[in-house]
Amino acid sequence: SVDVLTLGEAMAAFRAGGPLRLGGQLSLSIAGAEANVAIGLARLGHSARWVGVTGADELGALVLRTLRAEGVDVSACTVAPEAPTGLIIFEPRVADLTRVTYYRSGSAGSRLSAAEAVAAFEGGAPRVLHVTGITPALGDGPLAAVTRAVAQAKAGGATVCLDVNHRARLWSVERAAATLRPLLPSVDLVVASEDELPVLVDAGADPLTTLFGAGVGEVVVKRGGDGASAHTPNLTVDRPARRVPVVDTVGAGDAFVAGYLSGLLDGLDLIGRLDRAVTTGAFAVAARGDWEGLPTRAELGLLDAVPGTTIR
Ligand code: KDG
Repeated sequence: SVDVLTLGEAMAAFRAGGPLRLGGQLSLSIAGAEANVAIGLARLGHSARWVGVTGADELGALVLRTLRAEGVDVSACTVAPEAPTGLIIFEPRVADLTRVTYYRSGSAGSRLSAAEAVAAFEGGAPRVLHVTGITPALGDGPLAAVTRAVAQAKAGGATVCLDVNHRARLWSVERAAATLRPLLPSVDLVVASEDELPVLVDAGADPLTTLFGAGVGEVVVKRGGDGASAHTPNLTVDRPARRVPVVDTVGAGDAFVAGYLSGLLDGLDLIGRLDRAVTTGAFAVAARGDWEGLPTRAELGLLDAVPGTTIR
């Protein structure tokens, strides 16, 4: 069995150099929150399986080839012959603000179903199952896949991690709340940015009391450049963000999760997990692309080098 299992939609990703309406060059890669996390973990030496559906097209081949090249297990993925691989376009606008456009409705990735979730567990339960709020937003099949995977992971004794990853382009806070809150009794670790907490917690209620009361064991709250906090019922630790030149913040949350889960798999304590999370998050912010700049294990210490260091 693998260290980490994750499932979702991966898309072909175009990154523009400037405003789309001006035309110009796009670079082609892949994106998708769960795939980003799988790549981040594989770079750190953990075994990671990503499960999803791709189209029988060249962009689907790009998705699978990229994940394979990064050492991610794609053996449980399926191909939908009659639906295209989805597309996402990133358009940098001002400083660290990027506009995202999706071309993913009816995509192969949204054909994900409980059948893939069942196949994903072949070889036994993983140590960690990672799911995000993006997948259930894609339709009934993807929601069934997440529900099934969470139940199966729980039954197999895996640690279940949920990243809220609210995407307002895909669904409302109300629908996300109604869908994600019922999963909480089976979730061990919740990751959310501060502004996503209303998806899981009613206005006016205390987030930590509510989430621990629902059965969650660990809550990690991200505040972007202002750092992050990790909480268990009897311990809270805070970490500032690591200062790096901001090139592209898209994917930072996924990199953060990869670092956090890596720390968990390595048996690090709360502060050690959070340290690794802010470090991998910083690597993502400092490089163009969702996952391209993520560190290998040997590179984790690079941010401690004095500025201007050349590695020889
Ligand atoms: O977390 C980065 C993601 O936003 C990106 O890779 C695309 O998964 C994505 C989504 O659905 O927005």
